[in-house]
Amino acid sequence: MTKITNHLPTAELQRLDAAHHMHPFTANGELAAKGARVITSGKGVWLTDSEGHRILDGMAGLWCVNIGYGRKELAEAAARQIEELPYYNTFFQTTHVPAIALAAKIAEVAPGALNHVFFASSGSEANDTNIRMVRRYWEIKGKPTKITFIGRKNGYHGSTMGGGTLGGMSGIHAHGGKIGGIEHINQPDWWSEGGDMTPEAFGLARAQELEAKILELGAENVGAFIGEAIQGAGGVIVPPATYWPEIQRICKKYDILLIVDEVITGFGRTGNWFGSQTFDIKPDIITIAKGLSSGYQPIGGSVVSDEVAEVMGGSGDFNHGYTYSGHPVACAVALENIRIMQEEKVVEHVRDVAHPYLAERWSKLIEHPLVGETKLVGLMGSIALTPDKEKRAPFQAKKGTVGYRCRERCFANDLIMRHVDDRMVISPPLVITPEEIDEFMRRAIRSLDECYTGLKADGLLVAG
Ligand code: PXG
Repeated sequence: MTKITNHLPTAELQRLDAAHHMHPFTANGELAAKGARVITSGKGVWLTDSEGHRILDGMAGLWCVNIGYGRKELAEAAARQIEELPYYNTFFQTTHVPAIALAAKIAEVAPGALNHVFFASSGSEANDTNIRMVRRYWEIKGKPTKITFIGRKNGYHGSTMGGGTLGGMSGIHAHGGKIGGIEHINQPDWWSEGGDMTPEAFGLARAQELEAKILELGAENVGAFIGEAIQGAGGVIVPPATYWPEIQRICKKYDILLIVDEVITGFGRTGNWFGSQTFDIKPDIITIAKGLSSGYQPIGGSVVSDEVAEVMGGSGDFNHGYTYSGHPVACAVALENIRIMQEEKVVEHVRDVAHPYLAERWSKLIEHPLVGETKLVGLMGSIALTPDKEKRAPFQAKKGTVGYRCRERCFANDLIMRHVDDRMVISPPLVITPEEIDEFMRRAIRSLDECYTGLKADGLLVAG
């Protein structure tokens, strides 16, 4: 059968890609030799590549295409807005309808007193805004020494200098260094680091590292703590139930602002509008991006409490902003995305249909010989691959070797499931149906089986 396409042949696309396109977080030399997979279209939870494969996207792009691919309404919203007003800024005492409407809509769906939005075009930019806003906030309040941030090792907050430093990924710090005034405590990853403690005791102990760090630095020098409700890029690490209440208590006690990075956990991912609701956290600021527009347009922001907004608004200009803060086309698309989520009850679908259906099947993976732990909150899940479940042992092979092999099997089975070291992570579009979950599980199990067989054949099922 002749394949009809509207693009160059795959090999030629790959050649041009290798010649001119530098991919993020990629060994571009190696990729050039192998050739990148070329994605050409998407519909619902399905992607199509340049070779005509239909791929089930278990990652919603990069944790963002929450309402699925191919929604015409979003294309039409963008086209309408481009015709009406493709750009205007929100500086110099000016505003426009899409930014007004979206800010009000975000205030409606965000919990508690989080009623004010400072727009950016990405999660990284929004977290950079947070650094500058928190420092300015404390300065206005007469506490200009409260400039230090505390984040977590293996946290992810973006890859600008600010976001990259707030995150605690040594690989990112190694490339380009860090900015000053940001410290890190250990992550609440019980599977890898919990030793003989119960998850509850471990969660408490890891939260209490925040108190120790504040006392070491002096509370008068600490401006904010930042953490993802659930670590995403770090491997979908779900903190023990004891963790967030203790973090909240400590922030309150020492008058430290609490920033919850909801770039992944926001907009329905955890079965509520925000992860802060799932974990009963009351942050002063949340970071949003990704699911805000379901990835159809680059947009993010910092959503801040009435108190923070009042302080920031009461003392002259805040000298910060981006050309595209509140970009009208991005705002119009995000607004349409939220309209669809509300009208089609997407968050309810996650909570009442997709999560329970997937949870029953995902948790059964614990019976697979490679799987030591399964986690699923809403539609954000992970499994830990291990050669020895009882000991929660890592593999002897270099960290990530087994995860990479598993991901390659997923690719071969037209399933996108990511690996973070030796954890497999999933974050499918929130609109996934039970039938699609069945197909997802069939492909996932086939990939795990093939991975297991390959590891056995290559003598890699050895604990390190
Ligand atoms: N915060 C969190 C919690 C994120 O997950 C960002 C901030 C930064 O957003 P931008 O829009 O600047 O990318 C993110 C982004 C991965 C991966 O490998 C995850 C992200 C980005 C790239 C790769 O899982 N998350």
